[in-house]
Amino acid sequence: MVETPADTRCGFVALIGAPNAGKSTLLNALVGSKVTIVSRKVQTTRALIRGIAVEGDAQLIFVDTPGIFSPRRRLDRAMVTTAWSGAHEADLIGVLIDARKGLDEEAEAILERLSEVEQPKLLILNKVDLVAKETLLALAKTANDKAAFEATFMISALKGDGVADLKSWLAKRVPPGPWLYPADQMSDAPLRQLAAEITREKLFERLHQELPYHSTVETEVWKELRKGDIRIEQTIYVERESQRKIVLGKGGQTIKAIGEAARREIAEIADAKVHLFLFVKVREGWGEDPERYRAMGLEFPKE
Ligand SMILES: Nc1nc2c(ncn2[C@@H]2O[C@H](COP(=O)(O)OP(=O)(O)OP(=O)(O)O)[C@@H](O)[C@H]2O)c(=O)[nH]1
Ligand SMILES: [Mg+2]
Repeated sequence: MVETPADTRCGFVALIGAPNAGKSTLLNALVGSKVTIVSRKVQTTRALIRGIAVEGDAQLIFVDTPGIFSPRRRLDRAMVTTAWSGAHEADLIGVLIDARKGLDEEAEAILERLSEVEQPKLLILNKVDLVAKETLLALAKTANDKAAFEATFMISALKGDGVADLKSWLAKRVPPGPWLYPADQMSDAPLRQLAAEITREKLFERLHQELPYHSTVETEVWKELRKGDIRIEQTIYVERESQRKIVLGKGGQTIKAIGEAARREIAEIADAKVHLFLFVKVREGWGEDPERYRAMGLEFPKE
């Protein structure tokens, strides 16, 4: 059993919202460490990622979810279904809205479906650093008219404004109960999975247009060497030879830059010297392959 203070609280808080609302940025800010990847592009997060934080007597287990949008591809459907399942399994639901975008079609669609979810919900207006105060107040009012929220927070996940207030409110609000993880644990995902995500983040940063959406990364080998170094082998799956060429880049320059950026960050997190080997494989229709979904931690939708 985990050693915890008396009268503890513990709860799951799912963060849901449209793609790019800042869910992953907020989760990292709440945990105080990078446990989930972030990018400027939409649809970065693909599966449920848990980040764990302790605040006073409470342990908060935050669940990062894929952005919710109108899905088309099988992978998109799997991501959106997963996001809603994350919400249904949580004790509390934080609904993020990009305050700069306001109540666009995507945000409206999410607010409409919230009535199907029983759990208490809070409204989190994010990216307040980009928006005037009056706009925020009007947005808070409109959103509260459309769905039942217990509380409204206005934050900047990126700059950290309002994040501490949100965290202490959540700590008081989660139900009494024993902690589920050791006090110092920040993630429940194995490092090899985070390492694959970090490489995927570098793909999102460096590849343009649709290519990141046609690729996925898996860690195949994670081996501790004698000196304490770690040897990691990862496969980047793409769908076509032409995509493989782009990922490799001229004279292998793109893959080298991706590998270097990923290696540096993985080494920092693993606190060890890392030797990272990346392989790019063409796997036509990996988006239709149940095995790839299992590796990502997603259910394979039947259609
Ligand atoms: N200016 C500003 N940018 C932010 C803020 N929060 C997040 N961002 C940026 O918004 C972009 C998307 O952030 P993510 O955290 O990846 O968003 P997400 O909701 O997890 O996106 P998906 O995983 O695609 O659903 C990134 O470029 C972030 O740096 C904020 O408070 N202010
Ligand atoms: Mg995300």
